Amino acid sequence: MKRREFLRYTTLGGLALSGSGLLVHALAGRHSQTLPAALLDNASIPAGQPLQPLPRIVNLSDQVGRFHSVLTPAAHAVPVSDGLEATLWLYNGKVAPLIEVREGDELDITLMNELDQDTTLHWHGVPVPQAQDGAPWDAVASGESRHYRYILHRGSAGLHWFHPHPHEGTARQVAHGLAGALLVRPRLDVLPVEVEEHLLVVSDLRLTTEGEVASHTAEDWMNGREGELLLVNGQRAPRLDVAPGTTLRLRLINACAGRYLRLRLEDHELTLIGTDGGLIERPQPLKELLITPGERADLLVRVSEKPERSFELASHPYTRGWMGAKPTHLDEIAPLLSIHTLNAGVSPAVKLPNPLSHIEPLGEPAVRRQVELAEVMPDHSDHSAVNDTPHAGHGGNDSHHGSHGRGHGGSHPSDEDRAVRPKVDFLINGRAFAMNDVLFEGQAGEVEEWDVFNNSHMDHPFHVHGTHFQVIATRDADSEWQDAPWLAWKDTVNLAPYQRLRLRMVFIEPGDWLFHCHIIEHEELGMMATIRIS
Ligand SMILES: [Cu+2]
Repeated sequence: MKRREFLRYTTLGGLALSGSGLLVHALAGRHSQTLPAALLDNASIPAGQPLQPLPRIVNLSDQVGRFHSVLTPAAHAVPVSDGLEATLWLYNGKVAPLIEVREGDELDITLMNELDQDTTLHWHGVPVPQAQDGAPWDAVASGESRHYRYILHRGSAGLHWFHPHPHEGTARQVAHGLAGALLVRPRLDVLPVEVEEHLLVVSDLRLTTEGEVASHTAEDWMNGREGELLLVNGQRAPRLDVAPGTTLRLRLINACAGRYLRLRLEDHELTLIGTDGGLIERPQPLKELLITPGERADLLVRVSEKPERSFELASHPYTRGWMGAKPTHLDEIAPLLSIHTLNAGVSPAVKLPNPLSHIEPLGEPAVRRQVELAEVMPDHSDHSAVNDTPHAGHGGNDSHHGSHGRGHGGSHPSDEDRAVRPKVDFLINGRAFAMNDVLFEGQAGEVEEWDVFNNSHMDHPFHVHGTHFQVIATRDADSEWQDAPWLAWKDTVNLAPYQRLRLRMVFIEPGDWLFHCHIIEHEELGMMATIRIS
C-alpha cells in the first residue's frame, strides 16, 4: 500500500492527531450473531479544523474537452486519532474525491478494481448511455478493469456523484467509504464571481475501536445504516472563516447510506438555488432543508454582517420511522460546519440574475404508471423474532437473496452478513428486486407520469437512474393532491410515510434503468426495480 501517498491525500489523515481520548459505547445490536464490538465515538475525531476542499482526481488528458483518469477502489489505512488507523475502501486513497468537468466534455474513466469483490461505478445524476451506468449486471470483477466513457451533454451541469452499485455488495462498499463528487460546470456560469463556493460531501462511518468498519446490524438493514462518525469532506465539523456579509454558495451531497440531513444554519435563512439536476428558476428562501441520502442541494447564504461571530450549520433531529433500538444520535443536533466571521470589512450583497434558469414543464404524459413502495414485515409483536421468523407473505420472496441471471462473479454478502439481514422484504409493486425482472417497459422520448406511493410507515428516498424528473404534485397521508409550487430537476426525492408524489420524466437513452429507494440497505433488501426503455 502506498502509505505516503494516501497520507497526503486524505483529509481524514490530515486531521489525525488529537489529545482526545477514545469514547466508546457498546453496540446495541440485539440481533447480532456475534459479540457486540466496541465502537468509535464521534468525539474521538478532532473537530473545528479549517474546512478542506475536496481532494481532486487529476485529469491525465492533455486534450481540451476531455477528462481522463483512473479510479482505483482499494483498501487503505487512514489515521483517525492518536495511534489508530481506520481501514477504509476508497477511490485512489481519497475520502470524497472530486472530478470536475464542464458541460460538453467527454469523461473517460478507467476503473481498476483492487477490491476483493465485484464493484461498479454508478454515475448518480448523470444521464449516461445505459452501458455506462454502472448497473449491477455490469459488474467489474476483482482484479479486472473497464472504461466508463460518455459525453456530458448540454443541460447536465450540476453537482452529481459516483458510488458503487454491485448486486448485493453496495451497502458494504458504501459503508467502507466508497463515494466521490462529480461537478459539472455550465458553459456559462450565471452566478456573480463574488459568490464564494464550497462543495460539501456529507458522509458517515461506523468504526470499531480497532479501526475496522463495523459489520451491519439488523437495525442497519431495517432502517438504513447511520454511522456514528459524521464527516464533511472527511472532517468532523470543520470551520470556515469568511468576511462578514460574504455570500456563500454551499453545494452539498448527502452521501450517507441512511442518514437524513435536516439542515439549519443558526440565525440565518438558507436560500435554495439548485437541486439534483442544476439551478432552479427562482431562489427559494427556507428556514430548513431536508436532504435525504442521494440528494444534493445548492444553497446560498448571505453571512451575518457582524464580525467575530460563529454560526453553526447543523443537522437537526428528523423522525423517519425507526425500527428497533434507536441510536442516541437520532435525537441530537449534529454539527456539520462552523461558519466564523472575521474582523474585516463587510462584503456587499450580490445581485442574482432573475430568473436563474429556465425549467420547461414536461407536458402531458404518453403513459401513466403506479409505483408502490412497501415493506412486508414479520409479526413484530416479538421484535427479537426479526431474525428467526420464517418469512410469510408473497411468493418469490427470496429472489433477491438467491439466484440471479446475467451471471457474474461475486460481491455476495458474507455468511455473517447474511445471518444478520432481517427476513423483511422491501418491495416495489409487491416484488423484491431480481436481476432478470423487468417491471415496466417504455419508449425513449415519451413523457412518463409516475404516481409513487409510499405505502409504509418509514420514509424512503426514491431515485431514478438515467434521467431527471419533475415532481408535479404531492399528496400527503390525509390530504388531497397539491400541485408543486415550482419545478426542479430531481433524481432523488423523499416520500414520507403514506405520501404520494406525481413525477414526470423522459428517458432519452434506451436500455434497462433502475429505480429504487436510496437508503442503500432498503435497495439491497429488494426495494429496487427496472424499467426497460426501447
Ligand atoms: Cu427505503
